[in-house]
Amino acid sequence: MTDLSTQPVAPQDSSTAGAEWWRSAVIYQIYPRSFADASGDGVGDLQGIASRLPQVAELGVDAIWLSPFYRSPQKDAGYDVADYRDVDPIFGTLDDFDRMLETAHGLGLRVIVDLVPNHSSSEHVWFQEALAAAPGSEARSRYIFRDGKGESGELPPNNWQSVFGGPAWTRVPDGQWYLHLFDSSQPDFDWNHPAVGDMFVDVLRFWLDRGVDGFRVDVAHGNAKAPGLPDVDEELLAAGSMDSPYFGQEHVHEIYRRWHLVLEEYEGDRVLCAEAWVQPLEKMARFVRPDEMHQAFNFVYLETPWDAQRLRTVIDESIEAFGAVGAPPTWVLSNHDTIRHRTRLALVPPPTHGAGIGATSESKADPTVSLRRGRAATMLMLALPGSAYIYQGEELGLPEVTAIEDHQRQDPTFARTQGALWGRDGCRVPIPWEAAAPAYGFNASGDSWLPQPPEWAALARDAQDGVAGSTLELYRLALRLRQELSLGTGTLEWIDVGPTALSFRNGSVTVVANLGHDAVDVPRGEILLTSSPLDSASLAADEVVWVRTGA
Ligand code: ISL
Repeated sequence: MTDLSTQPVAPQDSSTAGAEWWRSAVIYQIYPRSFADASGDGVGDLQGIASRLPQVAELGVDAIWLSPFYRSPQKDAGYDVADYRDVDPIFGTLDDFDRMLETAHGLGLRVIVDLVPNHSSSEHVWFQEALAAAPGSEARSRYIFRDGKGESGELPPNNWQSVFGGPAWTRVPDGQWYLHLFDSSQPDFDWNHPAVGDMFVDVLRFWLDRGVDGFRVDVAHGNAKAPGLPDVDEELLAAGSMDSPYFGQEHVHEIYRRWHLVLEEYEGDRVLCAEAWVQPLEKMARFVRPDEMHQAFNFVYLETPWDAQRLRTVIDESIEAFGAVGAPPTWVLSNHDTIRHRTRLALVPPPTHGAGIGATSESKADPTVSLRRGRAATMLMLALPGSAYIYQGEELGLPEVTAIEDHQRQDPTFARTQGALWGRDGCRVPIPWEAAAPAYGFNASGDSWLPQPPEWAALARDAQDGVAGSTLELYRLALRLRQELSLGTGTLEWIDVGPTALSFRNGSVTVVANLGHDAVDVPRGEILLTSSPLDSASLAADEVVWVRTGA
């Protein structure tokens, strides 16, 4: 292991309250399996990430968030952690992590790592001990083991279903059942056991001591279950309610209050970011009260269709709900769990949450419309005050990949639903760097854990670099202007431009977005950026413009 005492760590002075970097940061999500692969085995790694970080910094983002790279059997692409304090050999070593962190800090990038506290891998030493121990033992009580229902316990303890499909319970040879809200290889911890909380505080410290700037907290809404594990009200669930005995329970917040204090012991503005799929926004905002986490992904925004009035409402409600607890609003359009927004926003008919799309899906997106709309949606998002997330590859305009054969699919969702849900592989395909290189520069061997489509040559980074009007150049310009014009720390003031368009002022900039078919006037002033080249003096469908209208 590297001797940390000799390692330079980026200056991490704390800011005055209200001026912390994360309040207005643009955070770039790296999905390590699919970013850059130095070893050539077809799966990305930490050395690969380090080698490509200059290009991330040069894009103009403030921070990176890395999806899990910990020791894991990779049953859920690393969200099944077997050792929270080590790097999986497919990604490299702890030394590689330290070097990557140093490179990132040297480039002025903060580094957020992923923490998965709701469940471990079934290969975690605690779960192996639990399996070897008897029912009722101490070892079992760190997870959620219960006797089954029915005459001989042959039925699961309750009616909970896995998010990935099928029952949320699996039976072990001695007859007991264990809970897994996700895959059967991801047993849920019992957060009532004090050792679980203590272990995660140690894990936080382990990575904070190495110099990370914060954590994205996986399934932050799931750690606490309702006492007695009551059945889900299936009528409520069918009606789309997010209230359940396993998500968004009030006592989950105690955990984050404890973590907040741990982060406060460290210099610099370290950050906790909640992945909390709860609604309404007021409930989500409870995760970012002043003594809890700092940011929460705005999934309500992500799930809003390309509709002017609905977007205006969600933007207002987000600014209100997060503002009411003193947290910044956040904005996100894509990540490793959702259909890439370039495709999603143009799908007809609209997709079902969590289902994904495949080659034979009924939902289709016209490629031209989808690229225009994807770029427009990004420009709208990056003009909003607060913090925003970008998912690797969206700066290249990558679409969701549907050309993945059944036998190539890796997301457990596909197998657990017998193919009824496509799952998330389509947004996880290794990204293209160089049009003419093997695996488009993802590695030197040409191997790729998911197939890259041939049309991605045209979208490779080097094919867009320096090309006026390319999606890469659009992102670069938008990020530079957002920074120069302080849009992230600004305030939003709406201007009425009719029912199918949106317009607002943020400081010296007026933003107009046309989400309908009728042409919309472009305000007088210096045109700073347009999401696609303007054909006339007005804005056509799916176009966004930023105009300097003030000093
Ligand atoms: O519960 C949901 C929606 O109501 C789900 O979207 C769920 O919150 C989401 O799937 C959680 O995702 C995270 O944890 C999973 C992992 O597979 C994902 O990649 C990760 O982002 C299990 O660790």
